[in-house]
Amino acid sequence: MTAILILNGPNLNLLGTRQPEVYGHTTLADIEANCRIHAKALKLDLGFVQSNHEGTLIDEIHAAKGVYGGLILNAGAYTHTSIALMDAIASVELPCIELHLSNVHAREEFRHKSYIAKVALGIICGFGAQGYPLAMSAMHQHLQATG
Ligand code: CA2
Repeated sequence: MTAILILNGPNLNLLGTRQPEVYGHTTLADIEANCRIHAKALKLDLGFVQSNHEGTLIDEIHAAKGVYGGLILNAGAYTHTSIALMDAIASVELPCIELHLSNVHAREEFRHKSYIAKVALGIICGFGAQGYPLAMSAMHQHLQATG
C-alpha cells in the first residue's frame, strides 16, 4: 500500500482556537480525522505529524525516506524563511506538495515568498481545511502515474 506523510509546522496546533476569520473553525484534530477517512477511501497509509520545531520537521522529512512515497507539507511560517526545510526536502528526493489553508498570495508581502515552492511538485493554498484532502488526491494521482 502507498503511504504519504502530512507534516504540519509551527502554530498549526492552534487551529480552531484563534483567528478563525483567517484559518477557519476546524481544529487540526478535525483535519487529521478527515484525512484518515480520505486515506481509507484512497487506500493510502497515512502519517500525520505537527511540530513547532524546525529541527523536528527536518528529522521527520529525513525519516520519511523509504517509508513514505510522498510528502504534503504545511510548513506554516517556516515556508517563508527556511532554507533548511527546502534542503531537507531536496535531499530525500520525495515528491512534496506545499499546502496552505489561506491564500498566502492574497496576504502580506512576506507570505508571497516560499522556499518550499522551489522543491515542490505543486502548491495548494486558499481552500482552508479542504486543501488537505485535495492535496492527498493530487499526491495519490501523482504516485499512481509515476508508479
Ligand atoms: O495558511 C497557512 O496554512 C499558513 O501556512 C499558516 C501559517 C502562516 O504563517 C503561513 O503564512 C500560512 C500560520 C499558522 C498559524 O496558525 C494559527 C492558527 C490559529 C491561531 C493562530 C495561528
